[in-house]
Amino acid sequence: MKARVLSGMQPTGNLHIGNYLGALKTWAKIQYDYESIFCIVDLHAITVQQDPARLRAKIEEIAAIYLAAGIDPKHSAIMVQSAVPAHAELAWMLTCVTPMGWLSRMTQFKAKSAAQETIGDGLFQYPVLMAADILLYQAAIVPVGEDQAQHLELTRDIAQRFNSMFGDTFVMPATELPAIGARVMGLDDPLTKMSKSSSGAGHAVALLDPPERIRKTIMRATTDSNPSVSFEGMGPGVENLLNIYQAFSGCSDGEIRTAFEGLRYGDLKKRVADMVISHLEPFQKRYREITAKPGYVAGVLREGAERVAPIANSTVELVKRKMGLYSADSRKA
Ligand code: AQP
Repeated sequence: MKARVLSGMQPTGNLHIGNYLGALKTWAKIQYDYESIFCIVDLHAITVQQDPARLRAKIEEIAAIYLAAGIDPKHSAIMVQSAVPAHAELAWMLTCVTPMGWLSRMTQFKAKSAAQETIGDGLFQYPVLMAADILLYQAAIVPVGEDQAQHLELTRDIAQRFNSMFGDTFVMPATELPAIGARVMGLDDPLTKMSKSSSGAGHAVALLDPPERIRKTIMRATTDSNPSVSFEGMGPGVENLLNIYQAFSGCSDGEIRTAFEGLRYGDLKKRVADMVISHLEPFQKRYREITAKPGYVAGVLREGAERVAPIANSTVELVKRKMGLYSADSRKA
């Protein structure tokens, strides 16, 4: 039996090239080496306030983006987290074995809660729900961007704690980060991570942005006070642009150095914009074809949830038995 891979994205905004280079591109590449499950994690999205109509629309949009990026629904299950209630059930059981001190160290909680007027308890519990998503399917590999690495470490800690309290139950999941593109920075501020929920016009290149907009965003990217690229010392904005180019092109470090050393920033940006547009144009064409088929995406999501629910339910039953809860076995006895 193949090992399982699982990952997901929140339907909190427009997916951007950071989400693609950090995670989605790896998913498409490795999916056939594993039994693959890719979620749209809507229960995570509601840890901060969402507009219900927009959230609903974003769920199918993101599923269509997965498909356009090459996730093959005949091989990989694509599903919505809230369509499989076992995610929330297991999250509660794991919440009860997770020390609060572990959660209060999470850097994403600190960053996200600082931007909220009222901090919901769900935002604090977010990493436990993420642990449940992964452990529910006994996933061996979780391909994510660097910002999620700390949550993955916590998932392993929770799994280990549960295993030592109740006996071997969970597979220990490994984090898979891409070599290049694990942390794409904001184009307006290269010291902050590119993020879907940042609203600035020059911040991100969204995967569905039209080519003129992509070019405009990249041409306005923050660089530094030098006129041209120098590998002897460069600011984070220039480094970010070179990383984006390298992640899309697959060029080696040596090829990047030869191609860009001494190039003026205006020309660097033009080449980055050309590279990004040349990758996103065929992707966007596939997206339009997928969304033109009425009911297709909804069908993929329905089928994905049906496929994974038995795996999820059997883990919940196992955990209930281990914890002494009233499981299907107890009801039969
Ligand atoms: N800037 C990034 N560079 C590389 N990878 C990234 N990821 C996110 N931002 C970058 C990876 O994309 C996947 C999906 O992320 P998510 O939906 O769980 O949300 P997030 O990690 O909190 O990312 P965002 O885009 O910043 O969303 P919001 O603004 O809603 O919080 C993950 O694998 C993530 O590592």
